[in-house]
Amino acid sequence: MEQKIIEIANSLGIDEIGFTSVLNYSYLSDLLRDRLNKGYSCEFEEQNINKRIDVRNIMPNCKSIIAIAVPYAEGYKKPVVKDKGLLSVVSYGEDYHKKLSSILKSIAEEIKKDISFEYKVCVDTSPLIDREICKNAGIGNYGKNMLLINDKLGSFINIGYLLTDLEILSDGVAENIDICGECDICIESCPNKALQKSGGINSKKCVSYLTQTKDYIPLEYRKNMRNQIYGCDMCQLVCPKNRTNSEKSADNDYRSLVIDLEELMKMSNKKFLSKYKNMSGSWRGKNIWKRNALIAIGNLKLKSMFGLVRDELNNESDMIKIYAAWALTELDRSKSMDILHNFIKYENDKVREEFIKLAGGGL
Ligand code: B12
Repeated sequence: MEQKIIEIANSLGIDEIGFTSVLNYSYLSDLLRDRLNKGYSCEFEEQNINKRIDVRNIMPNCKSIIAIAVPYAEGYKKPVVKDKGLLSVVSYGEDYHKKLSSILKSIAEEIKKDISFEYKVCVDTSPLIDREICKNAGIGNYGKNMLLINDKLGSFINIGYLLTDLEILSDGVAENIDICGECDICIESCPNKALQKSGGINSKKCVSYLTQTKDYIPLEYRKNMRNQIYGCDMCQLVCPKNRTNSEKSADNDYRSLVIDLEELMKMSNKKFLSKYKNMSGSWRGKNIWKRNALIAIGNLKLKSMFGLVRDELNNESDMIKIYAAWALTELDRSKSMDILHNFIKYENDKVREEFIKLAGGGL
């Protein structure tokens, strides 16, 4: 049956496919608890550990899992841009959740032509730990950047799997293999030092997280967000394991990942949806991109946008006002102090507090 499934996947253009019958992940409980205790987890992952550690919580009759990996950054070189924003390359093209789900569904429907079975598609959508499941299915091993790295494709891979009630036997839990040796380049290059030398990642410092959260972004993390509008690729771009992948020539046109900041600042919600809704990076909506654009304008010191940013102090969203104020202080500190002084009397306590913080005391 495994051979038949591999042939079906290959016929659909999928070369990296594997199987695991490991359903219980309670061996990760201590790691997950430790992460919670240290405050390293974030709102994008299930906080209830019990829901994460058994596949049968999602599909009670699950017996085995079919996992796949699909490369997404072939031929990608990060563009050098001085006055634009950037999306992470994982956001290129059609939303990978949709793309992989549809491939997995096609694989399942093909298998069903021969065998009747039940399945559930998971691509970044379940509380389960995708990487560990795919690691057990032989898709790859962890790098120090915490990514699952495939021998042939590197780490720029989307991963997903089918929970099934098929009887496919596999080896047990795959042991962790050290594939990085002495190399620490990702840890050293991580902008906010989110990757830990002892292993693990403090999500709250990861630039990818910061570009997605709706929570307040501490002042000291903003500079290192540079001009990222969604996600961060740093720990993968520097990784030697990705060299083969990035040297391949490709027809991909990655220009859609470069964002015109002025256009984004002025964009209506309707235009935003029509332009970006099929990209995975747009899932948090326009205002989060706009906040990140304000941070990018401040970091890139785009003084010509001072007026545009100042107008955002009239925005109805407190969040936008707060980041516009920050960007103004980065563009022209003394001019911005006069402006914040004029605006502060009309603001609520939350915004006032932020303006005062930016002024370093009284305004
Ligand atoms: C929450 C989340 C985030 C958070 C937290 C990331 C994190 N590392 O935990 C944020 C927003 C920061 C994030 C960022 C990114 N994410 Co994300 N994310 C998730 C999500 C939803 C849950 C992750 C999770 O459960 N973390 C908890 C830890 C315990 O699980 P884990 O990260 O898989 O950890 C394993 C190993 O890394 C290692 N490990 C973890 N901690 C420690 C500590 C020690 C001491 C040791 C030795 C090992 C170790 O063992 C763990 C257990 O097997 C998954 C989808 C899913 N349901 O799994 C996607 C997922 C992990 N993300 C993915 C991607 C693509 C990204 C980004 C590259 C996006 C981008 N370009 O900006 C970055 C990469 C950041 C990074 N270096 O990890 C892919 C990863 C694909 C791959 N090749 O590995 C996933 C699997 C989604 C998918 N199905 O494609 N993400």
